[in-house]
Amino acid sequence: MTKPPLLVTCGLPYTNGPCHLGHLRTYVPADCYVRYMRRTGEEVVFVSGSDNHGTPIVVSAEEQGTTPRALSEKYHKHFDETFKRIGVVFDHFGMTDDPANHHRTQEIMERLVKNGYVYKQVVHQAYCPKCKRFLPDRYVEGTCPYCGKQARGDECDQGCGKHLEPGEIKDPVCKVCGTKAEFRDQEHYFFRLSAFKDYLLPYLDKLRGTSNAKNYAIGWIKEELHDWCITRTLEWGVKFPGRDDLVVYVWVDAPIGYIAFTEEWAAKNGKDWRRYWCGDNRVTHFIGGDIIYHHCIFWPGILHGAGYGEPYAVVASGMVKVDDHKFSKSRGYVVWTNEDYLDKGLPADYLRYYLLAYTSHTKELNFSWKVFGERINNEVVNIFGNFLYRTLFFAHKEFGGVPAGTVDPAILAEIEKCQKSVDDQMQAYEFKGAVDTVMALAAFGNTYIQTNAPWKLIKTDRAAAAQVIKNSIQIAKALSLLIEPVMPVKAQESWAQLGYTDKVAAHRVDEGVVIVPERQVPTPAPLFARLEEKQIAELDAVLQTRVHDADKKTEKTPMISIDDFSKVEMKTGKVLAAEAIPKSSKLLKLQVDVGGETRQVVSGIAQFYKPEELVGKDVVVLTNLAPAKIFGFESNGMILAAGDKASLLMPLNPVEPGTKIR
Ligand code: B3M
Ligand code: ZN
Repeated sequence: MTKPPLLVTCGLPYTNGPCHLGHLRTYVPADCYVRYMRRTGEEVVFVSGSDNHGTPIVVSAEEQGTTPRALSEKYHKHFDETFKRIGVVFDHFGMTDDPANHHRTQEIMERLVKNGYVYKQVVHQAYCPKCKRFLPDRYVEGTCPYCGKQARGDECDQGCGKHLEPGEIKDPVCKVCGTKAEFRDQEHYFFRLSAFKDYLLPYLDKLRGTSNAKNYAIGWIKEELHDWCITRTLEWGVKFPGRDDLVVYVWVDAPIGYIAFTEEWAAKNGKDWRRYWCGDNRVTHFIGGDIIYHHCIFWPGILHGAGYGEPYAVVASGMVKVDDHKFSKSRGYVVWTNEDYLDKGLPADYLRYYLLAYTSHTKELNFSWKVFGERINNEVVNIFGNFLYRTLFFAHKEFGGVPAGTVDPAILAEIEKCQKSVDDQMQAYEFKGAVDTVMALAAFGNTYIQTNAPWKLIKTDRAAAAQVIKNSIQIAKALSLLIEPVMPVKAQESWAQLGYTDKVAAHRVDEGVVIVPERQVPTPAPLFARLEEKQIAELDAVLQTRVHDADKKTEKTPMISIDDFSKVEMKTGKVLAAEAIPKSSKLLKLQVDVGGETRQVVSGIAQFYKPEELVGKDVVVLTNLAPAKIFGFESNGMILAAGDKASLLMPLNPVEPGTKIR
């Protein structure tokens, strides 16, 4: 029996923010896997798309004064372009708001209703009396009923991480206006997930992919399965069949997007999408480790309940940390794909290598610019690049290219061993192991050429030197073929340096044992540029500044009482005279009438105002600040100003100098 075709998907990015390292940790390995599998002769389709629905996007759009659709289109384009820049090439990248997904979601809902897996129930839903609306998911914040930490309506994001059902959150507050929410009864639809326990256990037992996905899921099922409320009171989303006032929960139509995107791709390419989804299939989901529940429990439940085939494999990536801190956009621990990396002119292939080689796919990846620089220089440049350049330089100089003759069987055996090991590890989603194995072949090549020293040998035995070079070129060929899924651009360049004029990706990964014929090669050039210390320090400085700025932003100013505030005395004043302070570019000396009294105030505003501009102006003065000597002049008060350009605070309507500010 022939194997069904392989369909690979990636977790869908929400369209409310740009692409970052966290996305790439899933996308790059998926792309590497797809490239590799294609080059073993497999038929592979690779689809993904953007996740457009759900409250985070509605909330973001509202904040930015735009519509969820416009916001989604903007970020959809952004992700589509960014993935191409990093070499992640989908056969199709759709949107969950596409008509195909609306249609497929409704069709699946109707089947679930018909099969008895969806029922109606009244829930106590948070409702904002001021905004006069129900508060689904992110519209509400409160306390987690399980761990007591601050939580969002649909998940305990700061504490235990549990999924929260509508009505579960304690002390709900409206996210938009801050009003204490009340609970009101509302009718919703539920998915009978609890009915799938007996189906899911044996299913998970045979589920392929990484062990973390399977093991977590089995653990959760053994605890308890709750039914899921699958409708929301929102305008934006896929309408629940027959109900104009309800849309389905985003986690229903998002995974169904995988099917819809396959349909869109199939329609464009004259294929039948059912071949990929119905019955026996090889649907392989690459996802982040935080959405295992959704993909290994909820999603197969939906598919099975609706009579579709269930996924074949789930490959879940470990967490990303930045400088040993939990990945956090608000706290500044984030690396943006474009702004911080690609836009700086850094090669996509370096980041791909780092992400794949750093650690095993399911483990935590702790990003730091320093380690990034070290690994690229020590491994990619010094081992891989060095071997290739030495080999080609010598071949070109002494033989004008690849010498005639055959390759030593021991070398071919080494290559074959490497190819076999890479294959075993790729099939097992052990990407790091596969990359390390390729690098080990490069290290072997380096040692081989170093010990055999063809540059010495050539003086006494030209044929022996030619043999060493022939063997080394053969290793270089195998390396170019094997590294392509990891570093596609660099692999193509090295392929061309070996004298090939076609695409390296058009060849099978295991063609490294096919002897390179005698031929000329172009003048070689080093494939990889070292990352300089200064460059790494600059990249790191951007990150440190971002963390520092975020710290400042989130630093909470302590609350004060009205009594504390009454200790501050501020009055309006009129500037009577102003002059520059000699030898100071920043300071002005002002005489200010603060009501029956003239104060001398030294103020750091000289860069923004000429002394004569200020005379006659009404200002606000902090009048009970202890006097101080500044640049040798007594300063008795402080002029209030705001912002980087010291915009002076002024009363809107004329008031007498000396009027108290309250
Ligand atoms: N849009 C993003 C996340 O939670 C979410 C993935 C959907 S995959 C069907 O990682
Ligand atoms: Zn409100």
